[in-house]
Amino acid sequence: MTITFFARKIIFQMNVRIIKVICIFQTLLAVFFTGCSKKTYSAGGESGFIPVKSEKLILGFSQIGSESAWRSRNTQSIYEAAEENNIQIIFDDAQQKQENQLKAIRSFIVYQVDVIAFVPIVEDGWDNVLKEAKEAGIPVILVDRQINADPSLYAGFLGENGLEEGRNAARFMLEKFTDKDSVNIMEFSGTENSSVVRERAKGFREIIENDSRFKIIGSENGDFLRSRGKEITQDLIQKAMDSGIFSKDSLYYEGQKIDVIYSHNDSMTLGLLDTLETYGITTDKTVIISIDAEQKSIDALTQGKLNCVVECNPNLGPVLMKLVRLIAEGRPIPRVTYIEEKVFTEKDDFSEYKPRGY
Ligand code: GYE
Repeated sequence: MTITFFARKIIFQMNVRIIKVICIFQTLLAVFFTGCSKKTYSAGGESGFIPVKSEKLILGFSQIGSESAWRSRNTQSIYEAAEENNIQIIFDDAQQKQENQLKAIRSFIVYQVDVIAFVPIVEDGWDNVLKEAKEAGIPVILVDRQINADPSLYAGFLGENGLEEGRNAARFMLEKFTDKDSVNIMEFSGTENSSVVRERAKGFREIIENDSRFKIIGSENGDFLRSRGKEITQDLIQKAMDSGIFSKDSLYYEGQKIDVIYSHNDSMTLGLLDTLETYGITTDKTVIISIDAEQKSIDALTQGKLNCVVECNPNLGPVLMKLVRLIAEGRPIPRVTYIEEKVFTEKDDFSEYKPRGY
């Protein structure tokens, strides 16, 4: 065996050592990048903390948090579908912070996942990290919410049509108030600067803009939280009490009677109902329209506490996995994939309702 053979062997061993060092360094980097938010590895992830790259497709998924029953079902749907499709998922819960989502997406890039999907908590601030994903050759799918960014930086969007949800809420209201001269509306809106709030607000206003009877007299940001729904309602009641106009069958905003509450999600609506119950205020004289259609909200509808609930479908998992497979095979996906949704109203035959699952 010649000198060169020994030399090559030494060089190879050195290479192996170098590669090992690189791998350790890479793993340390991945740990460092994703240290600050909660994550779990399941759905086919066999190994412990950092999954070993396997033949399975690996999807890096950044979720915004668990602020509502809707969000928790959305996460569950994605896990279930990944399991069913034998796709390994690296899941990150950003605890409602965009900075955590940016870190998570960077850790997915370092780890070289096959596809990245994320729910953008707000519309802006994604260009840089998406450029990094593009440079790393990793396709990105937007889930649930949309962003303001160069469209070439992501492959497509899967989620609800927030504009249509807002329109459907207003269409119900128009039908409800065919003969009333003026209708005062109070809006409970969700997470500021999120696409879903912009769309639900815009779609609703679009339908009423040509009917001057309808006036939005107030709009409060409840951040999609039940606790905030409670607080906003408490504030309305306290102010009515302070100005001596408190009554057990109506709500007021700056002294004006509220005819309609338009709430951007069920969690805030349930917070509203909690507080009304505390003060013994009935909803008979207030029309309440909500969005999401979680079970508790549908129950409130069938009990006559709500008048209309516009569905926002959280079960995005199965369609997402189809899109992930397509894109991992280098095949195109639609720019926009809207999920099917319906509207539940007080006029329905409630006996036909099926359990909502969230
Ligand atoms: O309506 C709400 C959640 O982005 C469509 O976020 C989603 C919204 C949903 O907090 O419950």
